[in-house]
Amino acid sequence: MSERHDHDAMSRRRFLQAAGLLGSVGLAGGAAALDAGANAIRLPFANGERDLTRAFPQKGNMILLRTRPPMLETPFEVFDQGVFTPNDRFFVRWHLAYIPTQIDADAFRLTVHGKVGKPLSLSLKQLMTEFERFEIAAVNQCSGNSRGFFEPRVAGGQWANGAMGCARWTGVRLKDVLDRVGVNTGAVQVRFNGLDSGTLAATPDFLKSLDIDHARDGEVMLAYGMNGEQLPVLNGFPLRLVVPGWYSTYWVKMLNDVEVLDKADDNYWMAKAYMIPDTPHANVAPGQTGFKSVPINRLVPRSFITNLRDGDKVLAGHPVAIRGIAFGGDAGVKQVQFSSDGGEHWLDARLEEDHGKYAFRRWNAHFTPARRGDAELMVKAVNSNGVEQPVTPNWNGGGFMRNVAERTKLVVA
Ligand SMILES: Nc1nc2c(c(=O)[nH]1)N[C@H]1C(S)=C(S)[C@@H](COP(=O)(O)O)O[C@H]1N2
Ligand SMILES: [Mo]
Repeated sequence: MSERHDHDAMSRRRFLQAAGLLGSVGLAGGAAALDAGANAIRLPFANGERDLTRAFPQKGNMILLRTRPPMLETPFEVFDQGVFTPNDRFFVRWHLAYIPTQIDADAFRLTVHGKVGKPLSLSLKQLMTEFERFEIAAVNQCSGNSRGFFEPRVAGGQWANGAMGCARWTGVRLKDVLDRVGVNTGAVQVRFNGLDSGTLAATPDFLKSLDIDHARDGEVMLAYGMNGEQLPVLNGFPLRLVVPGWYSTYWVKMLNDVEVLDKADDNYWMAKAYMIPDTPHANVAPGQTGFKSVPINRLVPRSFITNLRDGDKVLAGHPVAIRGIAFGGDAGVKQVQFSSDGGEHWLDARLEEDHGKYAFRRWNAHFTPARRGDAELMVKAVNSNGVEQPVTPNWNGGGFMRNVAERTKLVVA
């Protein structure tokens, strides 16, 4: 028996065991979560006061945006600690108020049906044992990450930059599962549904769809593992869709239903919500009308300084070490550029280990401030398709796809 095989069998046991244990863990209720606001934080925009909370199951200290359905942001210092965002600090976002508090991992089934030869209902154990195991490192970023920085302000979750995270996802390729049920000719899209629902019958269920070729690209996957552990309940236990290089609105959590469609999905969450202007950088002028809209799709490159904040003090004549993270979006990071003079001159930062094209990539640089006063640092990433972060912010009414080159203002003493 090969080492690889042993390893797989062992991890399978670990996942199943853990899944069994978790069957009885519930979600914290609203009051408990609200009580926990012992300390607070101010995000860098108007009305940015937030409570920090440790009241949610399997989660450490998180920024509380909303209790029910939960919206929890990752405190930014977590991104300075490494490429992979720990599961207990990974951001959380749910749309609908009813999320199952108990999931029996043994009874759980994934149903695959619709325009297929042979509909199937698969247990977690079948997914883990009957399909080839697949693993990929990928950034999960909310479409509205950084929405709080939009000017003029727009409605929606007022996130700072922490509605993103990078994890190693373990599971099976969606393609392999679709091949097993046999997709009929004429299939157009595949629709994904999770166990959550609204409290009112009129609330549209959270459904997302991908084009059939995308669903079968061999990268889109059904994940039961996250950073070597089971998924936290709030991140979709026991199974979620992972769509590398695409915004996380498609990464359906607690996924229990996959339906092959013979026409484009026109449900609310595909046809009305998460629409972006079909313009460069999804950018329009406030008040502009008459542009075409399309469903949000691929991630765009971003980069951040993680070891310095606005207002930090440094000394003139002394070298300052700068480090951060970048991601290329739907392609790898080709280059990270760094400016210490507000964008007049740019230098290449040093890129650190490559964990795959969809992952965060650490970078570092240094500069020596020449004189006292203010210094404005900027950073921008270029991906391997040549797509570069803009130096002026985009704007759209949904508050989607912010990826302007970030600025950090230092005080040089
Ligand atoms: N079932 C279900 N899946 C979902 C959602 C949801 O509301 N329900 N929200 C989506 C959105 S918009 C985001 S940003 C991500 C958040 O993933 P996370 O909570 O694991 O960080 O989940 C996606 N998958
Ligand atoms: Mo999102």
